[in-house]
Amino acid sequence: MKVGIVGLSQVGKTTIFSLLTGIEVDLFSQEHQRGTAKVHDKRVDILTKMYEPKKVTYATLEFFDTPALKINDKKERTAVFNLLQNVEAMLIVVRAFKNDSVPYPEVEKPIDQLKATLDEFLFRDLDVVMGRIERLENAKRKLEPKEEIELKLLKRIQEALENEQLLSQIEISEEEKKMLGGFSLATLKPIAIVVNLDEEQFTDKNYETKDEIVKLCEKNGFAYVELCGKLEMELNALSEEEKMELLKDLGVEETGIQRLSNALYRQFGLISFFTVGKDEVRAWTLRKGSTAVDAAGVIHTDLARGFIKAEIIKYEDLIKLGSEKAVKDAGLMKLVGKEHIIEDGDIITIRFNI
Ligand SMILES: Nc1nc2c(ncn2[C@@H]2O[C@H](COP(=O)(O)OP(=O)(O)OP(=O)(O)O)[C@@H](O)[C@H]2O)c(=O)[nH]1
Ligand SMILES: [Mg+2]
Repeated sequence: MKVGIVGLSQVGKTTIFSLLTGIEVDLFSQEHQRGTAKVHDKRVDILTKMYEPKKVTYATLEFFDTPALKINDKKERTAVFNLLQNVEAMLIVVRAFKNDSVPYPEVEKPIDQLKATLDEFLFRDLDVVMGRIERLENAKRKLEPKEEIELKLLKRIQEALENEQLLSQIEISEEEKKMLGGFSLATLKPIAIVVNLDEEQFTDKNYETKDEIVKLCEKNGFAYVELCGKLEMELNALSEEEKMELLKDLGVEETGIQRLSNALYRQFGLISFFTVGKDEVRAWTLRKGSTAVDAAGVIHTDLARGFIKAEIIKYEDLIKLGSEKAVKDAGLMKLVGKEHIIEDGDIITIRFNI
């Protein structure tokens, strides 16, 4: 899954990108990068202990860093969103941390930053939709029936956007979504919010306008995560052991970045299945509702092409009973066909023939 990181200026976008992906970035450079982030999963760690494989591979998310959005600036807006044509989800960064040596964004209160950023999303979609409406209306020919339907849909969407409604919040059928697919509409994508705190706010679990932000996230179904960028940078510099130690002192189990990648995974409707063995323990990503043959295709197109059956055991059963053999002896291994729906935590072996 490809995720765009967006927000106003100097909120910590590049810092969070760098923490997620482990890519060191020069904060002053104007280059905007993409990178891959590991999705931390304790189950992978436990499977690794069990199988002692040569190689361990976590599921990943791909992130795109972007330049700052400026309030009501069409040129910047176009530049930022054009970088994000192919992303499937959005991560909005909001700054709560106080630090006078880092210039503040155009609006300071976190809730105002979030609203201003969402306005840019709405404006972007309006730019795109109105551009297309204009082209259809000015076509010097009779529109095809399909285009007439599209025009009607676009006008309905324009009205919603003008009423400040995110497109993810209005009724749009699957067929209509297909029609809109090429426009990469920003407010149609799943959105997650991360609030970047300073240490004091992190300890207090509070910051200015938090209630309003949380309410807005609930209303719109946004995932919501708080983290302290500075603390994360410090954690990042530690060894695995020192990190665990400090996390324990802080009374948390995971780093903010781990919490963030997990929250995104859930918010974006993703699940993990596993393949295990002495060579490799690996987590793979699927969209919720995918089938056994989809899972085979994620591993390798040949496995989908030559698919015969999939053997599935549940992660929980494996942990409870201690070995694959014990799970099989207990009659808990399932042999399933192409259309079987895969669930989070399924451990899969594909039987295939090509
Ligand atoms: N105190 C503090 N400083 C931070 C934190 N996160 C980022 N910074 C600093 O804030 C400045 C801006 O951070 P960036 O990550 O470059 O922010 P950005 O949103 O990418 O900035 P632009 O791309 O210029 O809009 C840098 O000097 C960071 O070191 C934080 O959690 N606490
Ligand atoms: Mg930046």
